[in-house]
Amino acid sequence: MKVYINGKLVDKKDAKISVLDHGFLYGDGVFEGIRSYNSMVFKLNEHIDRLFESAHSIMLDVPLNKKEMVSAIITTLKANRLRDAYIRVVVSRGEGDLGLDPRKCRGNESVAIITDKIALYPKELYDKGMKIISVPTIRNIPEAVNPQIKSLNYLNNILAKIEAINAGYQEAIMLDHLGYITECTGDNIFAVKKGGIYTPPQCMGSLRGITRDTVLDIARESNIPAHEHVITRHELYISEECFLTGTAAEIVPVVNVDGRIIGGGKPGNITKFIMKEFKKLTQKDGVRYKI
Ligand code: PXG
Repeated sequence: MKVYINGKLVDKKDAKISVLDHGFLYGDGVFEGIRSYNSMVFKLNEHIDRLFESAHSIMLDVPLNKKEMVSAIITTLKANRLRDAYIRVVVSRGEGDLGLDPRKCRGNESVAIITDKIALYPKELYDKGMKIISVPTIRNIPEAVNPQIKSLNYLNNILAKIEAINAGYQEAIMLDHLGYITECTGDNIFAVKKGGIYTPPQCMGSLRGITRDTVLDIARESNIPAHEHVITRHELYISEECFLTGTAAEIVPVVNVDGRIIGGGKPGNITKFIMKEFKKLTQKDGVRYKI
């Protein structure tokens, strides 16, 4: 496996970053998780835009421009001969010293691109649906570190994931400081009620997911009413269907929330329709490359 680090493609065993890199010391950096299907990178420009927005917000200079970033990603995919891949792009503040001051890292910002085969949840989960649970750790409030920033510090989400796993569940629902639903640890969440789909507005403390936006587009084009609206736990419990969206997991039906059965315990028709339409899109849209 070849990994891109700061302009070079190196073997995985040589793909190393300094222990003084502020990405390692402080989680000071940003990342993206992207996928390619059938030699096409899905929503590549949207991911690159979000990466640069995250970097801009934390005042991190990305050492490549957007065009160079696209070309580095494609080069890495080609070097690994991957047609269907998971792509992780990491930009960190770079090597500094043992202090928070990011000025010490200036000029050392580092870019790593790791591509690999994708590890999906088992097919059974997509057929039968997932059980999820709300957990004590709340999502970062937007006035602290805004969840729109896809930063290298995922401790907030990792704590929630640990709490879900300890309770015997695979995924956690994270609430905000007022108790409203925000998202899961690496996925956005949707509820279906009376034929319409509902997801929390992005200002409520969730990441503006690219899969989420794609699902909203699919719904609008298919005349399924789509709403960005605050959701309480009660509203999720009485929803007819529920599903999660994310680049890694794609679209996962949810059939049980905090012990309440959703939609008779089976993935619903709107969820299945959206899964089908999403799959079609991934097979035909994207930035093409040749291996
Ligand atoms: N919320 C959070 C907190 C995320 O990290 C999503 C929602 C979904 O966004 P997209 O744009 O992917 O639809 C994410 C992204 C992982 C992993 O290893 C998860 C994500 C990204 C990269 C890796 O589980 N989730």
